[in-house]
Amino acid sequence: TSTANNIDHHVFKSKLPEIPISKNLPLHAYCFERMSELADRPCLIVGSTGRTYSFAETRLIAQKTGAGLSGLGIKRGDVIMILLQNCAEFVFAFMGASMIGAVTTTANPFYTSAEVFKQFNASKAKLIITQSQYVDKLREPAGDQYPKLGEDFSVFTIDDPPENCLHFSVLSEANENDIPEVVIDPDDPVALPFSSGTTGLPKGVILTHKSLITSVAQQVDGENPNLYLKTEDVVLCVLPLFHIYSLNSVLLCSLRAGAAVLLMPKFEIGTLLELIQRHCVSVAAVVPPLVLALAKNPKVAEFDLSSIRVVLSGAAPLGKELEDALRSRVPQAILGQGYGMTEAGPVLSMCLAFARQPLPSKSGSCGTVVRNAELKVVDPLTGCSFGRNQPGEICIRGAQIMKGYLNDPEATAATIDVEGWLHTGDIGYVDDDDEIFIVDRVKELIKFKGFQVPPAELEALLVSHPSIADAAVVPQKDDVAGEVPVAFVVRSNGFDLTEEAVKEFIAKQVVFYKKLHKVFFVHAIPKSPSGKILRKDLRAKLCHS
Ligand code: 4UU
Repeated sequence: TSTANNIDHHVFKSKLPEIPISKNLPLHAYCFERMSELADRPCLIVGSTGRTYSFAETRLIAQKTGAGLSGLGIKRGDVIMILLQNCAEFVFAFMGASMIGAVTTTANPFYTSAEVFKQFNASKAKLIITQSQYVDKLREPAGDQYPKLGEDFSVFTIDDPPENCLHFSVLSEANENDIPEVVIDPDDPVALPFSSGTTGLPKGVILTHKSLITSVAQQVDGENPNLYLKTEDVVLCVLPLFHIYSLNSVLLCSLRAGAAVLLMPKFEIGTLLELIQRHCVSVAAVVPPLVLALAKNPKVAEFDLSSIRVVLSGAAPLGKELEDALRSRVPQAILGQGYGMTEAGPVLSMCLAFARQPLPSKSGSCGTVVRNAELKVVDPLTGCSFGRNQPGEICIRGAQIMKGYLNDPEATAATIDVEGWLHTGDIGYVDDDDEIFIVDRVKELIKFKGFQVPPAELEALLVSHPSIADAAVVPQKDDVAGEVPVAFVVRSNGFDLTEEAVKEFIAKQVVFYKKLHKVFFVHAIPKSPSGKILRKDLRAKLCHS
């Protein structure tokens, strides 16, 4: 009956053969499956102190943390929130939660109070694991709708706990033997990152044990892994673990492959270079702004970066000039891209030059679709799929994609169609060598240095201002950040409202990368007959101004 749909099916697959992927292990068991071989190998290296945790220690502390969480009443299906910069405790908490069938929602510690609590409430998290410096914003945020620290939820800090908080050791020093026997279904959620997807506000993305295992296996498993990580590798973990790119492609992939993870809480070029040199980092996962720093910062010349053999860039487009500039700094390294989207589990494609038996790859390409998955390029207007070299919306299908959005069947149905295809909102094409090139984005999403800026969130804040009648937020190209959010605003009473006032009104409510860079006052926001903001028209105005 579905022949009409299938006639034009040009489905693209990996050049690598399919591999068997576990359909029944829980994520932690899969990641630590090679424990007997790896027990004494370095697993986590804390950049700031040099403290190293072996694989055996890492799993043990995770088990203790799981027992500790369980002792507090956290059960299978319950959600905990991790609000941390990269640190070993992040890993212990995430894996410990997995071990008791609990789910981790990860949030940016730089979020404002309102941003944290929106995610906290939506995910119905039971507790928060954080650092003392972030606790103030968890106390009595404006409004009665918010839960109360110490009464409605508990807070654990990895450093000295402030009033009404507990130390993380209360969890991580529990008796591992107290960890309950839980039956975990492969379709149980384990991670709940938030993403705005193709439209609207941030939503909880349900990633299950099976989806994350599938994604990791697609990258690092098989005789010829697409992303070949060796046990001797030291993998740089400077990208934030609260974002799925680092959580999956850095942490989970390294655990599975037996490589060491070098944890850095934040990006600072001097510290980064020193740590790369000191720990002989061999694999660096980066985003384009970091490539820019590595390519252009004069300090780079003072350090020995010869240990780097792979640089993986993702989360935003990487320009060819930038790639070439980096190549001159690390001539020995293979440079390539991965293409991911939180909802896709996240990896859709990965550079085949990273494989154990590498294949050539072209500059500017985002790699080839991962194995055990199907990719197609569809005409956004008709839904028909295109052949090679014709740009259209990239769609992906496979066991790695999200189960759906949390409590949002409508948004889920708008993103994953009845045939199981996830629609990315990215425009790209597949060339004659199966390489994927992304050329545009049709979704609303703005990406500032790879961070998500959902326009709908800023628009909702803008129209809550008494002097704003209507507003639209769109991306503007930026040399450093890739894109920055700018607003078109319709004033509701006179002309008193200034650009500075609007910027400030937003700035105090959002994390730094969502701040507005410009405000244009207009008489009306262009909309389609159905009321949708005509974002293309607004973007076009920016090009001509
Ligand atoms: C052009 O950015 C991510 C995930 C990125 C990732 C993950 C694992 C990269 C490599 C890897 O190994 O997720 P989100 O949900 O924050 O943003 C998704 C969007 C995509 O839909 C696309 O528009 O970010 C953009 N994007 C890229 N754009 C992601 N990767 C790329 C890329 N080139 N390489």
